[in-house]
Amino acid sequence: MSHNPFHDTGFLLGAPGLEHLPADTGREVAFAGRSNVGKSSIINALVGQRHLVRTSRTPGRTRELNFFEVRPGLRLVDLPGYGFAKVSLAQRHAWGELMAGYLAQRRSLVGVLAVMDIRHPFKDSDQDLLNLLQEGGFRSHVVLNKADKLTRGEGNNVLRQARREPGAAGAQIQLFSSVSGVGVEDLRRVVRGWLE
Ligand SMILES: Nc1nc2c(ncn2[C@@H]2O[C@H](COP(=O)(O)OP(=O)(O)OP(=O)(O)O)[C@@H](O)[C@H]2O)c(=O)[nH]1
Ligand SMILES: [Mg+2]
Repeated sequence: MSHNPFHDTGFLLGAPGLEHLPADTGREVAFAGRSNVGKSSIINALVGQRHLVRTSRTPGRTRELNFFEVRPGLRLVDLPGYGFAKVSLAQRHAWGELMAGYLAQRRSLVGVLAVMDIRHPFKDSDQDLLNLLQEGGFRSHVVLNKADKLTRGEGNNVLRQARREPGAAGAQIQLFSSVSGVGVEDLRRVVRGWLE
């Protein structure tokens, strides 16, 4: 069994707004993506704890920026999902402000995982996120989640197409499944490299 460097990760705090963020020291890696693509499930798979982060069938589960501490000074951040149709315009606006503010001010943020559902990747809202990350000069890595929903051949086809997406230029892209465990070791390597 390989050693999982994220095993001791624990919940730090949930921040409803920018004034509630933990101290901006050390390093952190954030998970962003549309609602319901599996951001929270991916963090659970990454750390190897089933119930560290609350997941839900209902989109819009994660409303705050949730911070998890891998070790003192090293954090994972579960960001609220975007692109959820039932959210009001005002809420969508608030989300945009929160995200833009977080990305603009957060000095300890070293990279962002752009999580997508492999069955519906690269929606306009995903392109918006990738553009924001590119403009901000952040390292990004695209995670095509729920790969268990496709055959291996279908999954590899989506991966090939994804590599030709202009919005993904420069970003690495991988398949993932928090159900089957596909891609967990690859993702651990990426996140560990960023936090080092
Ligand atoms: N089949 C399959 N289902 C998954 C996978 N990952 C997550 N899910 C399911 O997708 C749903 C949403 O998962 P969450 O992890 O809560 O998604 P989220 O992106 O955190 O959602 P928000 O917090 O609403 O933004 C849940 O029903 C999960 O069980 C996966 O790899 N495969
Ligand atoms: Mg969530």
